[in-house]
Amino acid sequence: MINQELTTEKQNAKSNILTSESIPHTPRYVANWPGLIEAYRPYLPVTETTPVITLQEGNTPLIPVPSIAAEIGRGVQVYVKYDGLNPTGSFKDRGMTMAISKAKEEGAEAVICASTGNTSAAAAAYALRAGMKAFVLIPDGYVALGKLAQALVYGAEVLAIKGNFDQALDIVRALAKNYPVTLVNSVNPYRLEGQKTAAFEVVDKLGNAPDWLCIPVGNAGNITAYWMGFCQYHQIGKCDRLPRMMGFQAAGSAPLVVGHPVAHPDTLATAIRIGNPANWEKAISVEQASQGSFNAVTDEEILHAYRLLGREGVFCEPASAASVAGLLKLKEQVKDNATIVCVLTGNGLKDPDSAMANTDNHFKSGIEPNLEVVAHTMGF
Ligand code: AN7
Repeated sequence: MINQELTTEKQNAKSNILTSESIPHTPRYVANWPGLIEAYRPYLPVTETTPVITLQEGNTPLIPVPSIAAEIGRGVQVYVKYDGLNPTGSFKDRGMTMAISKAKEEGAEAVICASTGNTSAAAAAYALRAGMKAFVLIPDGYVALGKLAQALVYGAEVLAIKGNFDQALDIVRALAKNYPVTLVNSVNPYRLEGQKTAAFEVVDKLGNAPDWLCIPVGNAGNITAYWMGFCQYHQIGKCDRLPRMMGFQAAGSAPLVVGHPVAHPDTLATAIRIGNPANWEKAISVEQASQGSFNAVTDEEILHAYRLLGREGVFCEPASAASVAGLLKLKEQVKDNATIVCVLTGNGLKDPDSAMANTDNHFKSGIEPNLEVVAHTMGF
């Protein structure tokens, strides 16, 4: 019975993806990506009547980062899963295409979330596209400018509270219980269903699961979702092993490392400035099942990794660099010839203030618009 279901699943998967033959002279990877719900439909809780709200999210690159691999040596290969290339610039789009499609299917007219920024941008974009109202609660003064700009441009109702993310999450949970608004934080199970597709993509590209999956952790939704994806693919034989799930939190905001909620989380990586993760129990289960671990990285370590990635041509936001910072911190524990994937959850363009404040490269200003002066300044 199970085998039969899987065969049908495979057939469905095939029929849902256009093939390169159907579009002559168009490279498969340019022409065919329909968004992750269509691409992975057999693995997701959608039916023919689910309205698919998509911005063609997913299918993000898995980029080798040789200079980071070289810091470890011993034949280790390191890739970054650059999820900052999603339509609103973060992995949240994976969860939001599912959460908003299901909310629409269920007849919701408004959605709500608490957010350190990226969730609000994604919720706003997908909800408005679905014809729903989006309310977002953010911690006043602790959301990167680009994310705030996105939520406004996508037309959300943005409410900045004089408090932190954890307080905002408590409020939106209560609001969703008492008022006709659907909660789209990662406590919404459809969010994790969508986000697990990132693990599918990693396995689809590598041909197997990596040895380690390094990932920044805030509410621990994404680490849970990746694990779900790897396990599901493992069950149907798409990979023959499972990765160790290595979660990294910012040192000033590391409840899963210290073992209790942090009342006043503090880090320049504002995306993961979260003191009481909504998916705490799930995170512990993932750690145990995968023989992984949670570790803290300091803001300095995060910024070091952030700059290293910049020199590889990869611009992520500070929170995302925690995955690479963590890998470098634990490099002695990496086995020879291991394959490692670090998840880069958000795009660097979201947080230009952090970029400008933390680059050791400076631009030269006040230069006369004169050929010789410019050439001279260039060192010729
Ligand atoms: C760039 O947007 O919680 O461990 O409200 O934006 O699944 O929470 C963002 C989280 C990592 C942590 N990297 O993911 C929000 C929010 C980036 C993020 C995380 C977030 P989870």
